[in-house]
Amino acid sequence: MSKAQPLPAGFLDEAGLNRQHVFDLAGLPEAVLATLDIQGGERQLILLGHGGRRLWEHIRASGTAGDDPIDDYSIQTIRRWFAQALPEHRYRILYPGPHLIGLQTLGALAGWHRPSPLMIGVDTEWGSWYAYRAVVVADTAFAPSLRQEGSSPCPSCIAPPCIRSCPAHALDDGRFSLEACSRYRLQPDSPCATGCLARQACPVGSEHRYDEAQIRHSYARSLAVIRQYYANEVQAPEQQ
Ligand code: B12
Ligand code: SF4
Ligand code: SF4
Repeated sequence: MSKAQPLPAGFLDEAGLNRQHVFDLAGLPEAVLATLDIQGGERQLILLGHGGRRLWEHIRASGTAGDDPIDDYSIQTIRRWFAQALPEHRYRILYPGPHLIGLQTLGALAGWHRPSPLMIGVDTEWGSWYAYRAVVVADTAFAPSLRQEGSSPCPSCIAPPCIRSCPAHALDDGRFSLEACSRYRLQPDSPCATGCLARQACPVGSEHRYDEAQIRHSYARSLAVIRQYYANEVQAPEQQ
């Protein structure tokens, strides 16, 4: 029997989807499988992420526009990758998609996710400057990736700059208060409307920090979700 080949990742690396992890579906916990709606013939889950600035540079260069250029570009890139490198394989892109998949749980299984006071993962290489871009299931038989070993930089961080820099004290006690953060971000002229002072204060991986346009884009999106959430909360009694 021939040895399983590693994922051919050069195209993805170059395109900015520079974090990849291959799971055999058979090795995933039941609770995770239950969220995936696996169909016959599918054998592997390929988790794709980006670290640092390259993805955004490619998005700008490709001219991808619209409300969600990151998701659109990621989907286009995966389609091109399968068409060029893996034309004999069948695949489905589950994320981006309509169903909630616990990306940080998958990230923890891959060894990418290290918890931090910010609630977003922070690792020793990329700091907080990485995210999950796609979950693909396919009939492939690549060599499963080894879990990335490493540890969280947070437990050894002295007087954590992230906690000290948050004007809303949303990270005090080492627990992130989404409520405190959200209400502060919604204030008129909030310095956190389109960026997070605490995240930017973290020294780990700061050389990978996104450029201002990417930060503004991502935080404007999360602020829109928060605004919608609080608008519904205020309207709720009238709707009853
Ligand atoms: C809903 C959501 C939000 C909501 C939070 C509401 C809430 N109470 O959960 C809002 C819109 C506020 C939000 C904001 C942000 N988010 Co968000 N968010 C998500 C989303 C879509 C689902 C989280 C969830 O409910 N999971 C459900 C369970 C089943 O998933 P899980 O992995 O098993 O569980 C973990 C998470 O839920 C996490 N968690 C729980 N509560 C919160 C709250 C926040 C704010 C975050 C970030 C995580 C988090 O802890 C669980 C254990 O690890 C995930 C993507 C995804 N599909 O997972 C992104 C995700 C967690 N977000 C992410 C990011 C980057 C952000 C922002 C920084 C985006 C931005 N640039 O503005 C901000 C940070 C917060 C802030 N200061 O505004 C990244 C984190 C990447 C990483 N390195 O870990 C994710 C994984 C998206 C991605 N594509 O990579 N987010
Ligand atoms: S500043 Fe320190 S505690 Fe905060 S996220 Fe960075 S490494 Fe972790
Ligand atoms: S966005 Fe602002 S309020 Fe929220 S955690 Fe970051 S620094 Fe604190």
